[in-house]
Amino acid sequence: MRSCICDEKRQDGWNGGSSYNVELVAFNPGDDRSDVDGGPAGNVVASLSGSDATTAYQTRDFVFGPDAVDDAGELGLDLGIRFNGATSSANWDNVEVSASGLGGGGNDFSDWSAGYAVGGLTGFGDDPDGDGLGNGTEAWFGTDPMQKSAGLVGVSTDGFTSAFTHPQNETPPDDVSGSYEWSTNLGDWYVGDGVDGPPGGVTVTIVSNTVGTATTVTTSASGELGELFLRVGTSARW
Ligand SMILES: [Ca+2]
Ligand SMILES: [Ca+2]
Repeated sequence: MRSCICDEKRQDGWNGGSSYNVELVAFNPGDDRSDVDGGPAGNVVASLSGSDATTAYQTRDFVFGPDAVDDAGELGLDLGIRFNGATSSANWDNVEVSASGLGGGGNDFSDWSAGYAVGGLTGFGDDPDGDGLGNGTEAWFGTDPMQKSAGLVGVSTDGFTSAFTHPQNETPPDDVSGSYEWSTNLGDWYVGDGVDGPPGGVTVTIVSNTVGTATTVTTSASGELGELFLRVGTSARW
């Protein structure tokens, strides 16, 4: 996520109440950054508009998505703040631009994806090797998104207790998490907390135990189940 927070005020109070734009701008090398009328330099990454008449400092909070920067090839370029409006000037204070999830040395999903030649299939749900495991699951498992992976192995059950094992990334991406759900009909899915389940029916408790690069998942049902389906889900936090 990229964001820009700054405090801004009209310097002179002229034209109070007239409309204006506050723009976060990425400048190309050699751009004329002086005050110009018409056709100002740079690519506008994000903007806010307003028309307040106050001359007191106002906090402006930009949030701009990765596409706004990445698609324009602006990463690494200088960022600037620009005020456009019918007033002579504005003052700025406490400008803070922050970014996370940019890749390059961190441990998030984009860093993991960058480690494989998956071409354009970098999406969380993309499955470039066609093994049925989306990239998000491959990242959480620590498996290769370019080679078919086994997924769940060692499945066993006695009607009440079931178990399976899946690969586990010892250092999964910071923004990827996994979870388990159970079902008796492949239509209604429940969390394995020993409470969730069909009304008046059985419940299932799911416990996982990770040792090294493998996680063994054990499920215990409160009653005998004719059929039990289990699934591993991964979700992204960004
Ligand atoms: Ca896959
Ligand atoms: Ca794979």
